[in-house]
Amino acid sequence: MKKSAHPDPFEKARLEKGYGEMNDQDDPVTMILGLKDVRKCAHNWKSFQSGATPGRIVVPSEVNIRDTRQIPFEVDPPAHKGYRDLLEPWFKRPLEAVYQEKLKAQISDIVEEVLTKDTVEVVGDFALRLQSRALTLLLNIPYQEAETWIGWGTHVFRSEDTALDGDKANILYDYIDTQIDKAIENPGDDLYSKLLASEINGKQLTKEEVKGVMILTFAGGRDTVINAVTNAIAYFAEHPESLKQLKDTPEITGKAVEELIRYFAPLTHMGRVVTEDTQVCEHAVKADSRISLCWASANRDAKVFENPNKIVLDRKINPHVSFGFSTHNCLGATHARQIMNILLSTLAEKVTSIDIVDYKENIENLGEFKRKVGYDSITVKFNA
Ligand code: EMZ
Repeated sequence: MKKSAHPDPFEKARLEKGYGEMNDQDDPVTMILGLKDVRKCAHNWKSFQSGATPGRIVVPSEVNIRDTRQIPFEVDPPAHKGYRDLLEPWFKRPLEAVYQEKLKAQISDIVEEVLTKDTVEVVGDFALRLQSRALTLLLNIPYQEAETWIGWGTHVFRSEDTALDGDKANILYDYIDTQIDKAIENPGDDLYSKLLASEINGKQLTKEEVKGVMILTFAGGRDTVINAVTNAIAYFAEHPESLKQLKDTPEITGKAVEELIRYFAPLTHMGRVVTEDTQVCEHAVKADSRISLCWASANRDAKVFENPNKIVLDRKINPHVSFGFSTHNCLGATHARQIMNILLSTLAEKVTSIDIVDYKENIENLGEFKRKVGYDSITVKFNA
């Protein structure tokens, strides 16, 4: 098995029963594994709600470390639509040429920089820095602010030995409170100011609502992007022919981004709370219990994807669910896709090979399943 491989731990359960089970802080989760079932449940927001107690749809549950509702992902229709309509144009800014040029300059700089180094620890010294700097564009705030976020490490709610670190979460909450107050005093062109000046159905957004959007923006696109970037580096290290393929046929870059994201599924699953006694995969689930939509498993469903465990860079039909599905599909997807797109073309342009020196996998414990989601650390050498 290659070091960069991400095996599918869900195959057997997916084929045999369509679901899996895991405990999580005494609030068990029935994991939905097949693509069709995942989509069906994701679409059915009435039976499987997102607007439960804040933090409960996340696995591991964050109910003990936060009270602020993340917006829009912990809000159900119809209220969800007002928020989504407000946010959508802002989160589509990565499609603009000026945005892409700035992102390209950032990514070029960091790739140039790692090429001068002997070895580089990709998670902390490449992916986290790249992600944080790119986030300054999404928030439309000065570049230097990234240094503060880099200091927080890869996950804002987790630390090295604690899956849920309340003290660490408070650093983010306090920071956002301060930034909101600054934006109230001194409004600018940043996302905080934009939200504070916005209305939904004639009502101005409250500070708590703005905070809810900002927490999601910081937390949701952090370890996910870091994993996608790091996993891509590991993959190209072991597949120089793929780097060459991108160099020779740059027109496949968009497809390659989708395929890598399908295969890596940087967010394993997302939960929902069941609102009425019902069934999933012919299995009874009770009102107020939890299910999860397992994007990682759905993306390997052989009923939909030919050779699901193989990375086919120019895969033609690729209805993966790495960015979720239906009402709550990922708001940050446009930004994430641009990051990956520019990263791939920059690597193809500037890097000929990458050597893995040392690595430690990040394995998630999901009851009966163990899943590799990325790396705790991976040291490589980039060669020009
Ligand atoms: C939540 C979640 C959103 C959660 C799309 O995912 O990402 C997780 O990393 C956070 O811990 O709070 O934002």
